[in-house]
Amino acid sequence: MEWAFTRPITKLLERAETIDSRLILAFDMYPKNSKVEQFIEDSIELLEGLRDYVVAVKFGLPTIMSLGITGVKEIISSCREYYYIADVKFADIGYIGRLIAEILDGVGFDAIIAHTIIGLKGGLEELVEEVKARNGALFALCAMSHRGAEEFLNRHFEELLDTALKLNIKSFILPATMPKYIREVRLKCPNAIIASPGIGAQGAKPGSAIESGADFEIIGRMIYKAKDPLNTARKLKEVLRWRRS
Ligand code: BMP
Repeated sequence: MEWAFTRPITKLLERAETIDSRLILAFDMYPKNSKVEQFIEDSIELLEGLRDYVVAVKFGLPTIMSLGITGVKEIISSCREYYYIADVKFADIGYIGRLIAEILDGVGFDAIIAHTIIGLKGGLEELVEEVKARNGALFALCAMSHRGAEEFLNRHFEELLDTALKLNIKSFILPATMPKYIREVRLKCPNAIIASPGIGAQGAKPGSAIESGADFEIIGRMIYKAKDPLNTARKLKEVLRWRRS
């Protein structure tokens, strides 16, 4: 098997610098009305068209589950220039974490998103060890963007953040819809890499997460549901430039 967690997170930053963008695409589409092969072809065409605007592609479960790892691998290997994040929102025991990391590595992913709430011992510790051994990155979830996240998860934000920092995790997914969390992580951990979803369809304004201290904005529906996704991404890049003037 070809190991592909071979491109550390610096690759994400290098690509951001090269194409001068802070835009990450949330790819959650799936072949609802088309054949899988056609869907894969269309996805490759879309990613080829977005290459000057989008730094990284975050594949979500709707896509991963419906295409299977073979289909996702086909897309990734056809558009290798992107940085790829597997959004499986991992929350399981360490043994399973190691297996998932191995599988995602084989697909060509560079990073995985995991819930910090599983805790260190026999959970996150093992996953992080496995991902690091493969030169990959882990984005920790310590707060989420939907309103219900405030009922349980986000109430433990401080503890979750401390847990992640104990493992030296420096990359986070934090909600653009609740920028106080972005500001707090930026203050506590100036070198953190912060990617924020919640823009567009969930209500936050493009550019707002960056203003609060995020490095990247993760945007899905606003792009792939647009009449002209390429033009929408081009316009988004204008407010999400890597180099600040
Ligand atoms: P959209 O721009 O279409 O709302 O997509 C947001 C993406 O970010 C989805 O893939 C979702 O799973 C993810 N996400 C989120 O919306 N909120 C979070 O707190 C964490 C996420 O990963």
